[in-house]
Amino acid sequence: MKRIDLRSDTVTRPTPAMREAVARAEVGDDVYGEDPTVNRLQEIAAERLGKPAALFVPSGTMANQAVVRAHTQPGDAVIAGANAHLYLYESGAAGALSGVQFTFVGEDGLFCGDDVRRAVHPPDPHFAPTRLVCVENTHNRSGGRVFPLESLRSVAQAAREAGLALHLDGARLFNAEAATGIPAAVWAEPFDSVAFCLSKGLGAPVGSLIVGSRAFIQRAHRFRKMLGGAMRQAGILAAAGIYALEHHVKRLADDHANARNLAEGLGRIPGIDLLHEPETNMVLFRVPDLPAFVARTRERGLLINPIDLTTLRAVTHLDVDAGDIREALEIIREVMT
Ligand code: TLP
Repeated sequence: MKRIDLRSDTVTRPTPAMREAVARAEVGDDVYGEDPTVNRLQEIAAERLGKPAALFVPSGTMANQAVVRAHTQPGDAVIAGANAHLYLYESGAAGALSGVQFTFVGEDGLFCGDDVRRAVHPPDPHFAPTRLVCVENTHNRSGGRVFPLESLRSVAQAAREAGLALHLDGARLFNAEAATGIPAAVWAEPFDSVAFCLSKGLGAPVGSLIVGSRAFIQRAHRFRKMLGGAMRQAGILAAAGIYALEHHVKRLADDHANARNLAEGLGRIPGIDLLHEPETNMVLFRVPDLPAFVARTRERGLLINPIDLTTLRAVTHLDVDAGDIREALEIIREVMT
């Protein structure tokens, strides 16, 4: 049976051309800084985001957590939008590994400078000192929403005024670039650190990057080692990442068009409650009987994950095309009647 997997854009498999790039990769021991392909990927990433330096890490989670550790001390407070991935979906890592606590602001993962100003604790021994503000763009839990550039700039201004560090979880930053035409480097500009993933919409099998100043990357390098993320002949993985950055960025617009078509089709199926017009590659919707919906679509080869008791998230990516979306809609129509 054919499988249409809309659980996440993490499920993609490397294309034959990407596998060829992997097979050809020159490698060395990256713990000695001697893997030429990792070094090249880091240079490309830094240049692409307009920052001086970059560090290759195994996952988006490690990228975020090494960054939080590098910016903070145990007992510090971190400001983040509601349901930030680095709080909600990273297994409690920020509390366990960095000893920080969160102050949540705004709605749906979006917030502005005044939200930050209101959330900063005054210097008083009752309060955890606020050190870091984290923005997520695009925002996963709210269905791939783009953080408006104006709000982002006001957040940056407020963070600067209060002397706070600013981190961007840009796991899907290139989706924000594709959706708005605003280059990733412009999105990244106000941030002290940015994390982005190669293994989401970009379709590489493994890997994320942290970018920032040379001094910050040096500090993050130490915490990557501490977290067990220093890899050896990692050029095998970096080659796939370079291929992804060179060949899979522009095509993200296709994923966004597929998500729009999916949403449009879902909107016409009685009983489906569409929660938003997709801005990027995710569609959130509700159905009257979620467990039955998940089971019946799965029986027909269509995989969609719930994100809570009532909401489903369908994600488009490299391994689904317009025809698959049409088939997915047929399966859903059949299941709903
Ligand atoms: N998100 C995954 C799951 O963890 C929920 C997904 O399927 O969407 N930041 C953001 C915004 C993310 O969406 C993710 C992964 C990460 C960080 C972590 O990346 P990995 O999975 O590489 O650790």
